[in-house]
Amino acid sequence: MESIQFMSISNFIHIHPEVQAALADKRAIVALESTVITHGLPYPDNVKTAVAMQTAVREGGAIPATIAILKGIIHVGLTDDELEALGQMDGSTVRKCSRRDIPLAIARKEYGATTVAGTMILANEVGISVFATGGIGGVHRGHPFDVSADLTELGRTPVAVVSSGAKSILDLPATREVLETNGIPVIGYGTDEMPAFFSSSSGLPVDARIDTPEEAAAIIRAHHALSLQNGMLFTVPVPAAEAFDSDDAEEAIAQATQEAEELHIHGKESTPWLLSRVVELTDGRSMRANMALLRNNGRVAGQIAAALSTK
Ligand code: PSU
Ligand code: MN
Repeated sequence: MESIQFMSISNFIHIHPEVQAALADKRAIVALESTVITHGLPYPDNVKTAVAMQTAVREGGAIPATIAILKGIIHVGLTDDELEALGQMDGSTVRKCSRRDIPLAIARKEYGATTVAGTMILANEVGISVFATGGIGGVHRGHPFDVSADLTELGRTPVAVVSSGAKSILDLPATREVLETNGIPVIGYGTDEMPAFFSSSSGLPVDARIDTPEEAAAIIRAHHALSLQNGMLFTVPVPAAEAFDSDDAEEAIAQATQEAEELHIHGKESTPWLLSRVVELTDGRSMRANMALLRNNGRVAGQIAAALSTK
C-alpha cells in the first residue's frame, strides 16, 4: 500500500500554465471560487458569469485563477472546456467544498466546488493573495450557531477577499460581530458601510474606507509585513444601476427564510437553497444584481492585485 507520509499537495494539484507562469514572474493574479458556478447560479448564466468575471479580472490588470476540484485533482485556473463542463454538472453531484470537505473530495476523486473558505485555503497554498467573490457566508437568521466556515477561514488564512459583503439572506449584524471577533478588518471600497450583497446598504459600519486600488495595496502590504495570519475583507457595493435595494428584496428573503424553516433545510444546503428561492421570488432581479456585482468585484480585485504587484 502507498504510504500516506509521502503524499504532499503536489500529488493532487494542477496549476494552469498561464497561472504557473504568472506565479513564477510574481505577476498579479486573482483567485475565483467555483461554488457560485455549481451551487449559486443556474446553467448557462453560471458559465457566462464566470467567464465575464475572468474577463473583468483581466481588464483590471490581473490573471484570473478559478479554483475547483476535478476528479480529485485541485485545479488552479480552469480551461474554457473545464469551466463549461463544471457549469453543466448537476450541483448535487459536485461536493460543495469548505475546509472540512477538501480532503474528502480529493481522496474520493470527486468533483468539488470551492466555497469562499475552500478557495482561500487553496489560493494561499499556491501563493495567491487576492480573491474575488460575490458574497461571503455568515451567521444564518434565527440560527446563531449556523455560522459559515467562511468567517473562521477569514480569521486564519492570509488572503484578501473582495466581495459585496455578506449575503443579505444572513443575519448581518451578527455576521459583522463575528468578523470583528475573528480579527478581520472590513474595508469599504468607495463606501462607509458594509454592503449587503445585492443591496448597497446594511447600515453597518466598515473599519476603514478606501477609494483606490493603491490604498488597498498599502493595507495588504502592511498586513504581509507583519506576517499576520488572518484574512481581510474588502467590500465593494453592487453597481448602482443593478442594485436591488427595495423592500421587495427583504420581503422575498423573509419568505424564503420561513419556507426553509418549514422544509427543514439546513447545513450546507441552506445557502444555495435560500439564494435560488430568492431568485424565484424576485423574478430574477436578485440574480441580475448578483451577476453584476460578481463582474464588478472581479474588476476591482484585478486592479488591487495589479497595484500590489507593482513595487
Ligand atoms: N455567493 C453567491 N452564491 C453562492 C455563494 C456565495 O452568490 O453560492 C457560496 C460561497 O461559495 C460561500 C458559500 O462561500 O456560498 C457559503 O456557504 P455556507 O453558508 O454553507 O458556508
Ligand atoms: Mn452553514
